[in-house]
Amino acid sequence: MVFFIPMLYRLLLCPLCLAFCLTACTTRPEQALDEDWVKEAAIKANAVLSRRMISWKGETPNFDGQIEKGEYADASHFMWTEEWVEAMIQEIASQEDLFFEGWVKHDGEHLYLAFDIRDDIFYGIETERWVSPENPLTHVIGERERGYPWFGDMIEILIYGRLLDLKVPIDDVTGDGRGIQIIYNLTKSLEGGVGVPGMLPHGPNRTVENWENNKRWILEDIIETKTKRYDEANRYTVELRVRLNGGIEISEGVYWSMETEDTPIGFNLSIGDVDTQDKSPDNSLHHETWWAGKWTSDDRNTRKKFWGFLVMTSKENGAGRE
Ligand SMILES: [Ca+2]
Ligand SMILES: [Ca+2]
Repeated sequence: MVFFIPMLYRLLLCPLCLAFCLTACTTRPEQALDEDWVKEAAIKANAVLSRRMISWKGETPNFDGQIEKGEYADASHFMWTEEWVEAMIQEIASQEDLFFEGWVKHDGEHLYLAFDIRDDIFYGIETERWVSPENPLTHVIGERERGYPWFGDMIEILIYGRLLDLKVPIDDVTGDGRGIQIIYNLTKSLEGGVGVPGMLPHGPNRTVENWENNKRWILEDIIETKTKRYDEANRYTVELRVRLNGGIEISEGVYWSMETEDTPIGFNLSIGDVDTQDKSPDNSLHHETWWAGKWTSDDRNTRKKFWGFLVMTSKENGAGRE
């Protein structure tokens, strides 16, 4: 009888374990968005469930600014479509005017984003570095209350790692797990100054806390970028990575890792385009197109940010492999 009990346990438990494992192993990451409490949190946080991407576990890319064949074959792909929301008056007229595609994945240490951007005129490279007469200090770098870091050909990245934890709308970001909004610019950066591509703290008129957190992310390499320009082809490529540990905070002081279950986080992207001054009659950007929308003109007071979802998963993208 003593021998039969363990055997009986094994007979009973192993099929249960197998069934559990099969369920866990075959759960698709986007199913994390189907739960009722996630849907309720999305409404509370101004997040759009229909805008979603999966950050699969993939191979570590060669972080050099170039996008080589197959380098992102195991990533999720995105591209500009008419679903992106244009915040400027000028509509995108053609693929020559502005077009882009991109990829997202992680390797267990960093979240990687790669962009391939077609832009017919590189601001500050093929044009004068013209600025709005209202702000001649547009290109001041490293001062919180002056300078427009977003002015130029740029990418704006928003991450709200604690969306499901806090379940509140974000208006003014704090630059940490409660809400990151940070700028990549093709022709200026905090670390390289005017003329060197890279990251800049968002501004002006953001809080001291946000400024310091953005600066810390850049100086401590929590966020890093590499750029490759193809002037003849009117094209540039950018690889951007965010360190998971210290970057993707899902509850206070807790960062997403390979041991964490599938976790939807708030995510949004904007691609900005400045060309010659005649293409910006209002002296602002020529284009600013958003993946998950932007606060609307009738919400200028609260400026609640819109979010889509990026589902962080330790699973690999079987479908994307070559
Ligand atoms: Ca590369
Ligand atoms: Ca441009």
